[in-house]
Amino acid sequence: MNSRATQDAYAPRPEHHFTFGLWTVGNPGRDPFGEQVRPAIPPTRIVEKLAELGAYGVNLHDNDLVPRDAGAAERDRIVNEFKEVLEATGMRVPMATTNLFSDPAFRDGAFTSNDPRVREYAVQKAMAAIDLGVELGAETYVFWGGREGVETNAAKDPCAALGWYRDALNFLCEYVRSQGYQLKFALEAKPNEPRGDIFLATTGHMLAFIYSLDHPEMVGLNPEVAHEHMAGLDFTHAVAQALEAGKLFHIDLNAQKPGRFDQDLRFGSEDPKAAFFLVKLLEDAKWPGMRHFDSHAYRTEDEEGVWDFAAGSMRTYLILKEKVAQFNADSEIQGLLQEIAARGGATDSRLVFSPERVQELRSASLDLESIRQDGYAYERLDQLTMEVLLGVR
Ligand code: DIG
Ligand code: MN
Ligand code: MN
Repeated sequence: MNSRATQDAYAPRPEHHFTFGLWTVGNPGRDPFGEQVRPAIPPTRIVEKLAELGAYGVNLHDNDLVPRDAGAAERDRIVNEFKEVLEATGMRVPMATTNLFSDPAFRDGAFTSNDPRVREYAVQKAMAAIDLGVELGAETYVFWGGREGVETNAAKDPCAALGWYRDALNFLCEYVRSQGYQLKFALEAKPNEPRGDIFLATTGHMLAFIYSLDHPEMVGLNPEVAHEHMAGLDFTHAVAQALEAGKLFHIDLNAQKPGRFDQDLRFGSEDPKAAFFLVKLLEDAKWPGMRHFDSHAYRTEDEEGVWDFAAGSMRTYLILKEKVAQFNADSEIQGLLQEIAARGGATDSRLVFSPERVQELRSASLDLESIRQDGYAYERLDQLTMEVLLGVR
């Protein structure tokens, strides 16, 4: 285990709210071109090791813990054993989700399969997984529609598919309400992989879809770094839109090189500047949610490398959190930001309609010549930001 991570200022503690899915540190290294390279790590051992590293909790798909073919007695035995290790370590289960993508039955989708029997199976499976998540204490329930898509648009009318998607989520919202569960749904977007194209491809698509549901107040977002980057988008802007809408219910942190398959790399390992601005957004907003790492160790790694990956994920977040504090305390940076905020002098920066404001705007004589000449000093500002990140300020 990475012993350094337990000694210094960047040692993670439960109050930092770091969580990992069982499937992340439990990833056995299988990929489309190679078999697994690591033995499976039992869920109980994952909980113990993550607790040792300073994590707050673990998340899970139903079948990360309970095999799909387990009977009721076996299911209860496994869940009770898991509860015991949670109790012993103090680890929590803030989020749960359903595996609606591994079973061959889901090869044409789960909620949006052309086969109504599959759509029923998906809702049946999701209800049982919701029950499990609530039993373990989850307060957020993620839906990632990994198979909700097509390779050819000849297969189905996308409008019909969206209707089926909406029916399933509306049904499951009603199920949660009927059970009296205190559970919020968080929708996770991805543009492609494993399907050729996945419906509701980005966080913005998902946000629009939420407002078409019967109970939009129960449903928010779980943006993932790699998924917005796969779409060529700025992840901080996606998270800001979710945050500003009051819909940032969860977040999946990792790293991704542009233009590649979903790499789910260690947080901050590919894009430290982008990761810095994401951490700045979350920390400046004092967002209380779980910092969940949906990522995994390189296929090259053994189990020790897996724990290096987990420790590094949390450590990088805390290093960037310190860089944010440094940026916010840097007098030259803050001076530049204050100058930008002061542009226009006493001009009222909020545009609020009133007949008086219409007259003010109509009669305003703007000094267009100087407006056209004024620069914004963003080069200086970004250079100072880079120097904070590069450790020379
Ligand atoms: C993949 O990014 C998805 C699945 O791992 C899971 O359903 C969800 C939860 O974070 N992310
Ligand atoms: Mn991913
Ligand atoms: Mn994810």
